[in-house]
Amino acid sequence: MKLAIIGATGLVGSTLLKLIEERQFPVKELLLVASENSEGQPIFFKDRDYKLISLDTALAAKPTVAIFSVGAEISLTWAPRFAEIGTTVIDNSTAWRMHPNYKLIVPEINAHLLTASDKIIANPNCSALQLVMALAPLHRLYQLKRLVISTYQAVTGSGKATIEQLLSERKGTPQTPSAYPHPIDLNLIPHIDDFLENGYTKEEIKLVNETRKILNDESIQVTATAVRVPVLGGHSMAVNAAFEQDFSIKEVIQTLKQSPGLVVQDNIQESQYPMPIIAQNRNEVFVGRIRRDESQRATLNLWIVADNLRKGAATNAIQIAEYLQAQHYLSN
Ligand code: 2RA
Repeated sequence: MKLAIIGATGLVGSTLLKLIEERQFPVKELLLVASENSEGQPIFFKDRDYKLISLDTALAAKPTVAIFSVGAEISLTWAPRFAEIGTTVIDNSTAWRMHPNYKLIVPEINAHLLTASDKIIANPNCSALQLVMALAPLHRLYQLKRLVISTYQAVTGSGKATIEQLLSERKGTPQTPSAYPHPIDLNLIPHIDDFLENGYTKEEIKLVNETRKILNDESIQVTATAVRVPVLGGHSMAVNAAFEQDFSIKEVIQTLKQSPGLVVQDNIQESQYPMPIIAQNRNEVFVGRIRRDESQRATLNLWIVADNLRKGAATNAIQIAEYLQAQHYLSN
């Protein structure tokens, strides 16, 4: 296929390039798009130099698939232009995720909703993605009622400048101005994305809305706190999940072990549980610390970790493209 990566020099864009190589993704022509100031600059990939091109040039080349990893504003303007000429857009921004006419897809959960007429497909936010990966199989069995989530998110979730902030602080030479409103090394910042009038952040509300949309169940109650932590890669979350029906821990573990894309790491005798240093550079979602909440019935505690740039963004997007191709849903 002819594949365009919009935002090729960003963190998700670079991860997409790694995945194309690792998965031997069948690309006949690769169109790498970056901001106007980088147009014409070379980018080295698979033993050769590619030239970064503009959105206009990519559009004129009529790609089969365009994976957008840029801001929502660019996506709102450009995704429809690509869709109009038959390109299938897989979008990583917030632009289309909650729009009722567009699908929010995690292939292991709801790829079956896709058809050849879906020309703009939304990729979920990284934290919602790893959450639903672990919960969808349990929701099918026991029916989720309420989720209480605390998420501990790595600096790669907020871009190159915030990685620089962490690394420069760690070296003892903090840069000014800093990317976050506070130091991040040796600190935690309970603030991801903008605050809303109700006191929650947009990141926390994404967990509420996207979880319901992907699991196709508006009745699930969700409340979340999102915290930035001095970790380079891999978002973690502590989840308290209340179900309608009771479960056995044995069956929960068995179900999670059998679910594609999940790895259960839960051997407390050997101090084995998911951690960002294990999940980083892996495509799976890791689940552990699986235990009953003894304070109320039918309630489970879980600890979930995934590489936010991989399954949380690039891997999921590539899996959507792979699915569409296998179903012969792509044109151009
Ligand atoms: C973050 N989860 O890490 C967000 C990215 N959408 O900032």
